[in-house]
Amino acid sequence: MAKIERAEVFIASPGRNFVTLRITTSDGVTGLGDATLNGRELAVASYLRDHVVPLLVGRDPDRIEDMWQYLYRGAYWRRGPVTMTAIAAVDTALWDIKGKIAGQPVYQLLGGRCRDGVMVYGHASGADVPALIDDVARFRDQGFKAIRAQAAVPEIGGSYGVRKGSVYEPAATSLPDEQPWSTEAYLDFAPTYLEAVRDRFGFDFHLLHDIHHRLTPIEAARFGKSVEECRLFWMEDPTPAENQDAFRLIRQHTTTPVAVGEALSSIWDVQHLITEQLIDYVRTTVVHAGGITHLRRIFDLAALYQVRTGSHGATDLSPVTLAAAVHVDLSVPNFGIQEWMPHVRETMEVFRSTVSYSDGMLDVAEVPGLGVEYDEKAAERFPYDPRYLPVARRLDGSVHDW
Ligand code: KDG
Ligand code: MG
Repeated sequence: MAKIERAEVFIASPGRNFVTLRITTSDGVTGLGDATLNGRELAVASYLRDHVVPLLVGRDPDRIEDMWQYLYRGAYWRRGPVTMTAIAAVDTALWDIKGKIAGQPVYQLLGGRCRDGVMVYGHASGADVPALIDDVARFRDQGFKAIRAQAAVPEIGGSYGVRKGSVYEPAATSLPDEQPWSTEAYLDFAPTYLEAVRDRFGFDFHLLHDIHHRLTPIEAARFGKSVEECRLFWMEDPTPAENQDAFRLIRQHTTTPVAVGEALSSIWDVQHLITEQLIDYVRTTVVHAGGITHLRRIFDLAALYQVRTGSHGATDLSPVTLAAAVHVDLSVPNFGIQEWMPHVRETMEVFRSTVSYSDGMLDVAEVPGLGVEYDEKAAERFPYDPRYLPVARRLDGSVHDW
C-alpha cells in the first residue's frame, strides 16, 4: 500500500501570491492543492507546515473522506477560513492523486459529466458608463454568455470591482489601501448603469452584479427591487452573511436572485441560507470551503432546495482551484455558473493547466487527476510579496465592509 511520503508547501508570487500544497506518495505520484487565502497567505502556510504536514506523512492517500474527518474533527477547533483552506489543500491534492492512480480525470471519480462544458461569467468594468459599455461589448465579442458589470461611482471616484489597466487585482498594496464609500451615491448610481447595459445590448446574455457586502438588508431589498426590470442573473453578496436571517428580509421584497458564499467556509455557514431558500446560488468554492469533499456536500444540500452553484473564481484562487472547480461543476446536477477571471501569464508559467476556454464555456482535458502541474523552478523566479486587500471607509471616516 502506498503511503504519503512528503508534503511540501510552496509560497510564490507569479503575478500575485499563491500558497500551494504538493503531496507525494511512496509510489512517486504527486497531487496539488491550493491553499491561498488572499492577504492572509502565511497563516495557512504555517497551519499546513507546522500542524498538518507532520500528521500526513505515513498515512494512506486513498482515504480521502477519513483524512477530511481526521483533520476537521481532530483539530477540535471548528470551521474558519484558515482551517478550512488548509483542509481544502490536502483534500484537493488527494483527489488529484486518486485520479492519477485511477488513470481518470477527477470529474469521472465524482460520477462523470452532467454537462458538456461549464458556463462562465467574465468581469466587465469601467471608470464610467461609456467605458463599461465598451467592456461589456468586448466580453460579448469573446463569446461570453454571462457578464458581470461594475462601474466606478462618480462621487467617490471608484468602487469595488473596477479594473485599473488590464487586470483586476484588489490585493495590490503592501499595506491596505483605504477606499471611500457612500451607500447613498452607490444606490442612486448602480441601477442606472445596469439599465444602460440592458438598453444597449438587450437581454440575450446573463447580466450579473456584485454588491460586495456593502448594503444593509433593507438597502439590499431596495436595490434588488430597483433593478428587477434588468432581470439580473444575480445580485451577489447584497449584505454580509454572518447573519443568515438577514436574507429573509431581502427575499420579502424582491425577485432579483441572490448569490452568497465566496467568503464562507463551511456547510454550517450556508445551512439556513440554503434550507430556508433565502438564496438562489451558493458561491462557496473548493479552496475556502474544505476542498472537493466538503464542497460536494454543500452542493448536494443545495440541490435539495433548488439552490444552484456559482463558485467563486477570482484570480486569488489559483489555477489548481479553477481546475478542481471545473471538475466539480461538470459533475453536479445543480450547477449554475462558474466565475472566471483569466490568470496573468506569469501565473500560468508556474501552474501548467489543461483548463481551456471556448465560446463562453470552460472544460478540462481528458487527463488523469486535476490536469494541473506546478513548475517549482519557474516559481523560484517569483518570491512572496506581502499584499493586502483594501479597507473601505464611509465619508465620515468610519470603517465599512469592503
Ligand atoms: O480575495 C477577495 C476577492 O476574491 C473578492 O473580492 C472577489 O468578490 C469577488 C468576486 O466576486 O470575485
Ligand atoms: Mg464577489
